[in-house]
Amino acid sequence: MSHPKNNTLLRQWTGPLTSELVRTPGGFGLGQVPAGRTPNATTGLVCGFCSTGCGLTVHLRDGEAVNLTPDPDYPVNFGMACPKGWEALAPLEALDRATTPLLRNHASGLLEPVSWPQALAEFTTRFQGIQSRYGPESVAFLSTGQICTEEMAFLGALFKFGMGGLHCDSNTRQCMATAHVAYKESFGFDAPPYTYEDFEQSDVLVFVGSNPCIAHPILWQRVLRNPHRPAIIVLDPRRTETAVAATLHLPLAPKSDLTLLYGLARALLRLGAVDRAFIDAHTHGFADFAEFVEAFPPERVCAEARLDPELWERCVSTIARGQRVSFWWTMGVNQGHESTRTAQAIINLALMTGNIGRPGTGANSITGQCNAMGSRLYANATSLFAGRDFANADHRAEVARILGIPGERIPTTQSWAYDQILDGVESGAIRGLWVIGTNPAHSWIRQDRLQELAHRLEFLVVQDLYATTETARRADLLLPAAGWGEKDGTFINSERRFGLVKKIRRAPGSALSDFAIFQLISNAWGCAELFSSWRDPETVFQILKRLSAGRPCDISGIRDYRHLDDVGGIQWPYSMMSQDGNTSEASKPARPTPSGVRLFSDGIFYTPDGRARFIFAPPRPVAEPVDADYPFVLLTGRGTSAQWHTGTRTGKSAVLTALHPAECYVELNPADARRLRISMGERVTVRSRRGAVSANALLTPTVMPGQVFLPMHYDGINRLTHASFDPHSRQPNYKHCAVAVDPG
Ligand SMILES: Nc1nc2c(c(=O)[nH]1)N[C@H]1C(S)=C(S)[C@@H](COP(=O)(O)OP(=O)(O)OC[C@H]3O[C@@H](n4cnc5c(=O)[nH]c(N)nc54)[C@H](O)[C@@H]3O)O[C@H]1N2
Ligand SMILES: Nc1nc2c(c(=O)[nH]1)N[C@H]1C(S)=C(S)[C@@H](COP(=O)(O)OP(=O)(O)OC[C@H]3O[C@@H](n4cnc5c(=O)[nH]c(N)nc54)[C@H](O)[C@@H]3O)O[C@H]1N2
Ligand code: SF4
Ligand SMILES: [Mo]
Repeated sequence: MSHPKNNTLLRQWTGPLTSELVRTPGGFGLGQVPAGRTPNATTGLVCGFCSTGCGLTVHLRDGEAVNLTPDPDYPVNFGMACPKGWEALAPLEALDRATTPLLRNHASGLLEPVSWPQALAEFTTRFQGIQSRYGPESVAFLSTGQICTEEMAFLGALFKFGMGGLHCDSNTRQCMATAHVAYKESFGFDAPPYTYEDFEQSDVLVFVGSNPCIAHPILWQRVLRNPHRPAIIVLDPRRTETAVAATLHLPLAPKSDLTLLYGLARALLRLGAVDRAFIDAHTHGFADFAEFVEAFPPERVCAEARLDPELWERCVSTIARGQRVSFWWTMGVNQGHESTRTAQAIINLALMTGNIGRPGTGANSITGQCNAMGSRLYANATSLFAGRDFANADHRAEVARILGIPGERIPTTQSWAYDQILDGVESGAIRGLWVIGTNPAHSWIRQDRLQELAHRLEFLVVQDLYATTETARRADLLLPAAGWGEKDGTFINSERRFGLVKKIRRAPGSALSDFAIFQLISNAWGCAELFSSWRDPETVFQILKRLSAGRPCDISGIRDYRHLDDVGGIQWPYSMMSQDGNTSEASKPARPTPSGVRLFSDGIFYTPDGRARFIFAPPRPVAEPVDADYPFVLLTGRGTSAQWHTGTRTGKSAVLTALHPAECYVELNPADARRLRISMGERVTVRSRRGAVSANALLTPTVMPGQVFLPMHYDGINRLTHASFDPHSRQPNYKHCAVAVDPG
C-alpha cells in the first residue's frame, strides 16, 4: 500500500511550473510562473547534453518554452551552441515519451499502465521482499551523469542511508572513472584543475585521445579564439576532424600511449625542458620516475607507437619550447586496459615541466556528460558525499552530523563497481536492479549482459524519459521521468562550474522529475523522516553546500540558485571565507562575469603533504591483440556532433537525424578495402569473437590500415567490444579489440 503522504507529494509535483528565475521585458524575478502570466519572457539554463555546459536562453510564451538560442553572455559559450544544444527542446516532444508508470503483466508479458501509487507500492514491496529474503545488499542501482546534482545526491542518500543498500554505480564508470582515480592518486582529490580560458591562453595544446571538434565543439571554438597562434598536437590513431585542424598529428598505434608518454618525459628530461624548482617544491617521486623513463628511448617509442621519427622529434621540440603547455585528454585515454597509468603519465608531464597552476597550462581531463562531474562528487555511490571515503570513520561522522542521520546508516565499505554488480547478478548476489538515466543494453561493454542475466533478476526497474530504450523494454517496472528542461537543479561542467537547469516546460502525462520520484519512494519505503529537510532541489543544494564546506570542492560561498543565475554559473572552489590564493578571487561576492578559476596556482595539492605524486608502471600488452582470424583493431567513439550516445534523445529530432547517417557505418582504410574487395557504401559485416554487426563501408584514409572505426551510436557495437577493464578504475576498455571485416 502506498503511504497517504504520497498523494500529497504527487499533487505537489504534478502541479504548476515550480520556482523559476525568469526574465520578463519588465525585469527579473524569482517565484511561481503561473501559465499565462509571462508572455514573451526569456530565462537562461545550461544545456543537458555534454559537459561543456553551454548557457542557453529559452524563449517562453505563457510560461512555456517555445524556442531557444545560445546565451551571448554566458561565460562558457558566448553565444555559441552545437546542433544538440540548438535542438534540445525537440527530444522532449517525442511521441514515445513515457507518460505513465508501466508494470509488466507476467501473464501477458506486456508492460501495462499503472497509477503512481500502484507503481510505488510495487517498487517497495518487491525490493523490500528481495532484501528480506537475500539481505539488504541484494538490491543495486546503476545511474547516470545526466540528472541534476541534487537528484543524484538524493538517490545516493536514499539508497544507502534509507533503503540500506550498498552496491551502486553509474555510467560515469564507462566514462570518467579513470580521470577520477588518476587525479585522486596524483593530486589527492578528484580535481580537474583548469578553466576554459586555458584553451585561449596556451601556446601549445596537446590533445590525447580527444576529438573535441565532434565531442566538444564549443570547447574547440574556445581553442579557435586563442590569439597566440598556438601549436596544436593531436595524439589519435585516427586522423580525426580535430587532427586535421591541428598543427601536428601523431597517428600513434592504438594503445601505445603509455610508451609514447613515458618516451616524451625522457626526451624532455634530456633536453632539460623541466622545471626543477617546481618539482623540488611541489612533487614527490620524481627521481624514481626519471630513472624509470630511461627505458623509453626514441627508437622504442617510434617502433611501438609506429611513428615517423621526424614527426616524433617535432612533437618533442614543440612541447619543449612551449611556455604555456596544456595537456587535454578524453576517452582515447580513459577507455583502455591501462588507462589510469596513462592519465597519470599525462599528469606527470605537466608536473615535471611546471605546466600546472598557471594560465594556459594543466593536465586536463575533459568530462563527458552534462553532469558527470556532479556524479563524481555528489552521487554518494562510489565516494561518500563531496569526495569523502566510506571507509574513513571521520568522514562518516562528518556526513552523519551534517545530515542529522544516525552514523550507523552510512556503509563502511565500498560499493562494487559496474562490472562487479553485473557479475553479482550472475552469481545471484544481486536480485533486484534499478536503472536510472542510462541505457546499458546498448552502451555497456557487454551490451547483451542485461538480456542474458534478465532471468536471474527478480525485479528490474528502469527510470527513463522513454519507454522504448533497449533497457526500458526489458523492465518489470518503468518509472516515467521528466527530462532536462522539465525540472530544476544544477549540473557541474568540465571546468567545475555549477550551472542552473530549470523547469521551462511541463513533463508529459504523469512523468515526474527524478527528484520527485526519489522523494515519493522515500515516503513509500518508510524512510522519509531521514529526508524531511530534503524538500525540493534548492533546499538540497543548501545541504550540498554544507557537505562541501571545508572540502576541496567547497561551494559554501554560493548563496542560492539566484546567485548562480546572476553570474552565469560559479566554479568550485567558492568558499564562504577566502581560504587561500586559489579561492580568494573566486570568493568575492557575486561578480558580473566570474573570471576563470584555476586550481594549484600556489603549487599546493590535496595530498597530506601538499605535494603531487609521480605515479607510473610499465606498459602492459593489450587484452585482445589482432591475429590472422581477427586482423583489425576496432576503435569506437563519437560519430557526429548531432548524435548523442545511444540516440534515445538525439534520434527524436528531425534536424539532428538529418545531420547524420541513418544506418551504421564502419570507417575502413581504402588499402584494406581494396584487398578485401569492398567498395564504398557496400554492406559489410564486422565480427569479433563475441558477435557481429552489419554496417555500410565508409572508405577513408582517416583510419590507418589494420584499424576500423565504428561510431558508438548504433545498436550492436557493444556486442563486439572486449569486456576488459583498467585494474585501478575498472573503466571498460571500449577502444581496443580484434575484429574481422567481411563483405556482405
Ligand atoms: N556529439 C557528441 N558529443 C559528445 C558525446 C556524444 O555522444 N556525442 N558524448 C559525450 C561524452 S559522455 C564523452 S565521454 C565525450 C567523449 O569525447 P571524446 O573522447 O573526444 O570522443 P571519442 O570519440 O569517444 O574518443 C576520442 C578519440 O579517441 C581515439 N582513440 C581510440 N583509441 C585510442 C588510443 O589508443 N589512443 C589515443 N590517443 N586515442 C584513441 C578515437 O579515435 C577518438 O577519435 O564526448 C561527449 N560529447
Ligand atoms: N563502444 C563504445 N561504447 C561506449 C562508449 C564508447 O566510446 N564506445 N562510451 C561510453 C560512455 S563515455 C558513456 S558516457 C556511455 C553512455 O551510455 P548511456 O548512459 O547508456 O547513454 P545515453 O544514450 O546517454 O543514455 C541515457 C539514458 O538516460 C535517459 N535520460 C536522459 N535524461 C534523463 C533524466 O533526466 N532522467 C532520467 N531518469 N533519464 C534520463 C535517456 O533517455 C537515455 O535512455 O556509453 C559508453 N559506451
Ligand atoms: S557543446 Fe555540449 S553543452 Fe554546448 S550546446 Fe553542444 S551539447 Fe550542449
Ligand atoms: Mo562519457
